[in-house]
Amino acid sequence: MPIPEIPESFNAAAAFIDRHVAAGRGDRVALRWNDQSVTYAQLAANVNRAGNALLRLGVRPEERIVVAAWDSPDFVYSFWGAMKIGAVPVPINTFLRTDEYAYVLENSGASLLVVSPELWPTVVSVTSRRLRQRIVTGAGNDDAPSLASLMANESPEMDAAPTHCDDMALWLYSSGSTGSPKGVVHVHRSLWYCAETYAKDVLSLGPNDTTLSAARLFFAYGLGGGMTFAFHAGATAALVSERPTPDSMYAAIQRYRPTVFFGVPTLYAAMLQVKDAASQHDLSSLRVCVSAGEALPGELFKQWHERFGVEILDGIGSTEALHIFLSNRLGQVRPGSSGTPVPGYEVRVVDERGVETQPDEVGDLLVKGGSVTAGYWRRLEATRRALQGDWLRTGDTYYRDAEGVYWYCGRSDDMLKVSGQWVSPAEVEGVLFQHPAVLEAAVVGWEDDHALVKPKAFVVLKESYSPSATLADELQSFVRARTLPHKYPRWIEFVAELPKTATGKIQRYKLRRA
Ligand code: 3UK
Repeated sequence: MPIPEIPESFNAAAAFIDRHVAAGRGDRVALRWNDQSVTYAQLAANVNRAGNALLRLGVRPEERIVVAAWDSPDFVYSFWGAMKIGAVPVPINTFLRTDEYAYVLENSGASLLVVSPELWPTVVSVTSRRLRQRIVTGAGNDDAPSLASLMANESPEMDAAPTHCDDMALWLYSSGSTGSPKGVVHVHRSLWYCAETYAKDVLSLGPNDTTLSAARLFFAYGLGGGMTFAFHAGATAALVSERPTPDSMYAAIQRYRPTVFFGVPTLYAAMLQVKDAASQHDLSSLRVCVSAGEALPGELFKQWHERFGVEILDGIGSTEALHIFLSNRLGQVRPGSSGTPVPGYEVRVVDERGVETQPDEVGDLLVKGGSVTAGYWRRLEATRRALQGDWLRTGDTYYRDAEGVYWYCGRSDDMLKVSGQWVSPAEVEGVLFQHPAVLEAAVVGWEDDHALVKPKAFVVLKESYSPSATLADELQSFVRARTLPHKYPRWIEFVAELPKTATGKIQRYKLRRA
């Protein structure tokens, strides 16, 4: 195993940030954001100011701090400031509804919320059992101070809390097919482990790299690709607050000249749709692109490589494993596959009895490695199901071919990955049911023209309604108004009835396109 020993006394903030200053690299640029360049020395000072501000607010070790903020330096300072004092940052999706924020604040027992001013109206009414204080990034308002105003009075010096390498460092919330999102607990050593394995061995990240991630920092994928990998290597992380669209990403690549870009398949497909992109935009800085979140169709790999001359490395990771554990390698890509295990991880494909399958035989994918979660907060049964000894059940079905390359076959639950983000068919069906015309609905994954999976709804109407394009549009708008944008059904097919088992369970698999 290429993994160095991690000392028992280990604080990730000190290892990822202060280490560079101590080694004389304080003048190198750690962060770029709009017109700002932040050196490692400035980063360390600002993290200390943020940590000192949190201490002054009475934050204690192990207390959770929910960070609902757009990618920005303030996100970075509050995240590492919290970790450095031994508290636990909980970065959370910035597109949630009020009740979803309320759930996360209550479930995590967070004492503090750091929130972007744009999200203030959504969270202003939220209360929870332990929440004591809200802080806004950017400018403050009448009800909440800004992080900058709190940091302004603080010392740029601070000792890291003497955390144990197995102490909680951060949580990330992950949604499942049913029930509420689960708080995935990660310890200090896990962050280090991912950087020492995937970032070092697969991406060969070094101090001269600049990273840019379309996946936001509140996703495990974006947290590594957009920030922690760069800091581990003493490299530069370029942050973009705007929504990742083809235009904003082309512009950011031209502006920050990243060497490594982290995207999701849907984005690569959309970027390829931009006419004359190769002549209009300079992508020559890129030495490697990464794709994760859902499988990258082989065709997209080929088109991108042809157009821009750079390879996209598809790799599978998960919130529970923290980052990528199976990946393609530069110069050895098998388009359409997830590649081979990242050194430091072992994977197995097993049948329902837990016996390893033969090559080309489909089974459940398990993974083992030093960054696997300590468990789900307050979800003991779900933890027991996911973690079996050293092994984590990913919930994915895979096969390994005779050459040892791994190929994704689908989820073992009904969950879909759309634009790299979860969609629970049950949730979308539940929203459709709320519409007065809908008697029954079943949502399945359906491949679009790029072989990317999107939700499709099969709908049985009540007797007084008849199918029409207008009604289909209306149902789509109805869902869009009530869930996150990536979840609405891109196609609606009206049917007379849904296939069911003898016990009345909808057989979604029968609706899927073969
Ligand atoms: C699916 C993939 C096929 C798969 C993630 C990189 O996506 C991440 O984490 P999540 O917890 O979802 C995990 C699930 O997503 N998946 C992810 N990548 C691929 N399926 N090919 C892929 N390349 O179902 C997996 O179980 O949201 C990705 C790094 C960190 C991450 N957290």
